[in-house]
Amino acid sequence: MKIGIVCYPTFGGSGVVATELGKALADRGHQVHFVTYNQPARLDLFSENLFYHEVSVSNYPLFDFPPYELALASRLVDVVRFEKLDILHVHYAIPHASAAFMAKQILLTYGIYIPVVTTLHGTDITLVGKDRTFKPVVTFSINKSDGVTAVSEHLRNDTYNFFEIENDIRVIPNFIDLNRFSLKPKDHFKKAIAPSGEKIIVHTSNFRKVKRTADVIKIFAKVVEKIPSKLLMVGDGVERSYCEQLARDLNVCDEVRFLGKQDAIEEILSVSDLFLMPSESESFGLAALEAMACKVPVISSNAGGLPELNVDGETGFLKDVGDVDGMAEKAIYILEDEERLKTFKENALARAKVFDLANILPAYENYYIEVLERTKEKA
Ligand code: GMT
Repeated sequence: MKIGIVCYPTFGGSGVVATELGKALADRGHQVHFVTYNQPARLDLFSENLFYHEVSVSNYPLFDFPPYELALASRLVDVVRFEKLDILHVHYAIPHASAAFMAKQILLTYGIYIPVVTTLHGTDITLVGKDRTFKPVVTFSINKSDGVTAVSEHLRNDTYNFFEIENDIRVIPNFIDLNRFSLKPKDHFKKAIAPSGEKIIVHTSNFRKVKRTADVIKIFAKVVEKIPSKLLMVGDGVERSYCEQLARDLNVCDEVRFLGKQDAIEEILSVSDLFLMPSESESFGLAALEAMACKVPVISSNAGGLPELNVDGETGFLKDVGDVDGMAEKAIYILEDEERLKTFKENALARAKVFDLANILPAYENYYIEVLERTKEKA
């Protein structure tokens, strides 16, 4: 197949899933064309089957808000026509699904029907999408997609609850490349971070409010009273400076390292003992899956799709959003006993294997075939 993928090119979860999916499809022999405003962060290799088409937006002085969606729609028309794509797969509804709809209408005037699959990732539904600024457009473009997928049952249900959706939504969960995300021998790094054998706790995110990064610092402050440990905060975003201040206020700043954005997350996870994800909402929790693949148990909130990934009492624990005491108590419970920690680590990896790329990739391929079959009369 010739597949067009539209995504955010950043380190955000939807961009990561889209890029890893495109790379895996290219490995399977499909021709994959990424259409976005920058080279996707994880598109870091050469393959004869991978292509990148940049969307550039005019910065004409009249535009206070450069019309990215129109530039994207025009670029999609161009790429679909000239590369003869079979299908478009857009990740994150806003503005990709509506840009794809516009491109589809324009392409009809050239006698081309391009089927569009939209994947819903999370905040495009739970935060931004349901805001009335976007709601009519999001509803319309989901209903006009030829296929719709969501990354968890919970997100699927939220979508039906928040919008008037006539389309079926297929759940295809996030996946993990176990070749990349696996335990790496990084003992020298562990010694540098935790020279006295302290436990290493880790959090990775884009430090947005929805991630409740302040809770991470508060949980850690309670854990470190009982268990000698270090906290690695990986990523960057609006809440970072507040968290740095909070670490000082709680007198734990010597035990907390803010590492900023990192490419080799798997190396950091390889030296970690516990992952914290106290998010307000989380449609799936890709960062937690990456941790689990590196044998790191997870203490998370029970928000959104997290219970579909993190098994309470087995791969970690789930607590109500904001239950800092409960999360700290469970973190201590896991870390205080070496045998128990080892069991949780093994369980985390076993659970991650369920989401192995090899298991999930065919679900996307089969879904494309199904959509192409369903729309073939229109083509
Ligand atoms: O919110 C983020 O962290 C980024 C966001 C995105 O769309 O870029 O991530 C969402 O999509 C990921 C991949 O499907 C999911 O694993 C994350 O749970 C989801 N984030 C939220 O729902 C907050």
